[in-house]
Amino acid sequence: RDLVLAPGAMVLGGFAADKAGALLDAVARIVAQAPLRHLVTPGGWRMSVAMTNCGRVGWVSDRRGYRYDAIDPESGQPWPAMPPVFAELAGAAADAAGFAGFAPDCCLINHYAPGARLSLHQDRDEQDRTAPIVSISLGLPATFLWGGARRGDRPRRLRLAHGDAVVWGGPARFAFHGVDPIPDGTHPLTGRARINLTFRKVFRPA
Ligand code: MD5
Ligand code: FE
Repeated sequence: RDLVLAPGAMVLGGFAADKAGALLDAVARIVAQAPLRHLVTPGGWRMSVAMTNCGRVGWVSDRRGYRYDAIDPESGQPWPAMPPVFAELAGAAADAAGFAGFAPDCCLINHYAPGARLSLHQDRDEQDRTAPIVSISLGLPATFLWGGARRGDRPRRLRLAHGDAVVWGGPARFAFHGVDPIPDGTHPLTGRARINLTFRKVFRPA
């Protein structure tokens, strides 16, 4: 179930499945402090995916742009700390994909209700462009779109299921990608939702 998609991009099928309960318990504690919210893009669109963060910094968007902020603009407080189970799992997934020593300082939590989608984009707001990104899928399955270096490149489609981890590094780090609208369904652990944990190293090593 493991699959090298291209240099730097690796699916680890079911890698997080046995940790799903602990991960979702931690998500619930984070969401109690920093609720999921639908951010507005610089263009004025409200995102269909609901988001929150944990770690030293969190990814936010508003009419002024995208950025990482140490403070949750909703509460005026720092984001909840990254739970040890998050950091350990992300590090282990990166290791398994050949990126030793990955120490994320941010976890963006994406909540997809049925119908929610993420249009094609690149992740390029991070200072540390050498670190991979680790993504953990929980709950409802998704069709992931994986394009090339240019927005116009026809994307491949791959199904990501509960427990799957994907590591995106090296030449795969800046590929265009997105998520098709989530089909309706229910999952025993998440109900009518897909939850994606996106681990990033935002700051360069000191
Ligand atoms: C998701 N989230 O399923 C994805 C998982 C986001 C986002 O895209 O920005 O919140 S991360 C997928 C990813 C990250 C970095 C590079 C690539 C894919 N890639 O090269 O395809 O909610
Ligand atoms: Fe992304």
